[in-house]
Amino acid sequence: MTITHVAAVDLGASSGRVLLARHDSERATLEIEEVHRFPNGFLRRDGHDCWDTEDLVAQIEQGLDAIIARGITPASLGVDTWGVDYVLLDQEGRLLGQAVSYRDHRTDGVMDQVLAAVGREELYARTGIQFMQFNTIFQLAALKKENPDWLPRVKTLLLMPDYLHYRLGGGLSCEYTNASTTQLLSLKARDWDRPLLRKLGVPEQWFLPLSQPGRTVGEWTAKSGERVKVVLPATHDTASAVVAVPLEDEHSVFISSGTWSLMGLESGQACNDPLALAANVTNEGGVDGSYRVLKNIMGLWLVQRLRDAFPALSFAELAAQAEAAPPLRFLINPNDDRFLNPPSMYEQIRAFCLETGQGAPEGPGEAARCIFESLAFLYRQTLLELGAITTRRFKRIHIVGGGSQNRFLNQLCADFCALPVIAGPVEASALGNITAQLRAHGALADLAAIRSLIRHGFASETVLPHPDVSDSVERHWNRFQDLCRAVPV
Ligand code: LFR
Repeated sequence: MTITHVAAVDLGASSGRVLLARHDSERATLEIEEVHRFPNGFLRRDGHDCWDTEDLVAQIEQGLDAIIARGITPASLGVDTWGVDYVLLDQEGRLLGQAVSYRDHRTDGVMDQVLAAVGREELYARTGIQFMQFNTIFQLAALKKENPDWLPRVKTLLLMPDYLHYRLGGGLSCEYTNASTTQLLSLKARDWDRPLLRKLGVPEQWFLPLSQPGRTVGEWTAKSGERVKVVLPATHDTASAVVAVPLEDEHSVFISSGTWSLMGLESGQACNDPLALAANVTNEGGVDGSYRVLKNIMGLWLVQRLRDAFPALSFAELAAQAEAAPPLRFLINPNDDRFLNPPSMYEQIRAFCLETGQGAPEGPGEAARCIFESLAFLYRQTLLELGAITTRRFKRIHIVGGGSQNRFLNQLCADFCALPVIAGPVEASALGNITAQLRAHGALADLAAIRSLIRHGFASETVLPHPDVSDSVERHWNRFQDLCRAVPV
């Protein structure tokens, strides 16, 4: 038999999808189909922004049951989600508390307290993970303060995708690529940093042994009784997306573009020297012993939340209005913490521009243009930092994920970075999830085979930089850097 079906659940902060993939090893083709899509977002519970885990499980099962109802029983299923978020299970395996979202304000100010106790250099040397106030390490410090009485009641900590696997009948597991986002792993040992956990006063026994992608962790049972293996993909969505970037060589940079823009490169070596620390570059764990050397850039979250102020406009209409607005009038530092989860993104952007003496963008087009141009400048800054840290010379930028459909931003990226942009595949994280499962079934040999299949089977578009815009970009580049220096990235 040359046909293998697998199901992938790809959960993002704003939507989730269940996809069915059909691989034909004789013809070397892969077809994917979105079977079910559902909205995701947070709910206010116990004073916090939380994920609705019950709804997520129900939606996932609805999608999986729809596949079974077609008469197809996939060889396996696997879930990938965003990183850092977790749930706690009590002694009976029940949820203790809520699945609090990383954007919840409970971690405001907590990072500085933890760093004062552990030491910034020390923590970076041990973990190689960038400092972001929502990393699991800081969420746990916030939890300890708010619910100290829970500590003895907790048996296990499960990261989001591991919890969903567990709820789908997959047993208890902890997948490595996502665990690396917690900032609790030893960069060298690629395992829980137990001395660090002791220092933080977080019980070591909460943390399960790490599993690599490809492992079978259990079985899901459909309503109709069919059984489907649960096989771990790279459960961190960004790790899965990077699997699916058709990277050519070390001169390629990727941007995984969605709610976040994750910009970086794949490397066999971690970069956690003082230069990397100064740039706050991360070294998340990838497949096959690789590292994702990258930076989190606030990404299309800014536009998603801008739309709250202009609900009548679609994403495409907003991008069209941005394109029609005058260029390079307003700039922000997209990575300023004030944009993480403000009550109004539009007002927050206007406030930033006013405070930095630029006046304020009026209306959706000007505000959206400000976001896109600022993102493209931050891409340029990150490109320079990555080049300095790794001494690599970059020749092209791959943009993958849903955000790669944004032609305006792709063009700005090419123009501001003065490099060709190769846009696509759009479904990168789902494809990474799917191909990791296919590899576990022996249908694909290795990462090279995966990338070759994706390069040949999925559309991409090359966008070249406009030669005539470089002068005006250069003039505003210093202005952008000054804005970022005023508020550190
Ligand atoms: C992207 C992502 C990023 C991670 C952020 C928060 O969806 O997984 O890689 O830093 O979400 O978990």
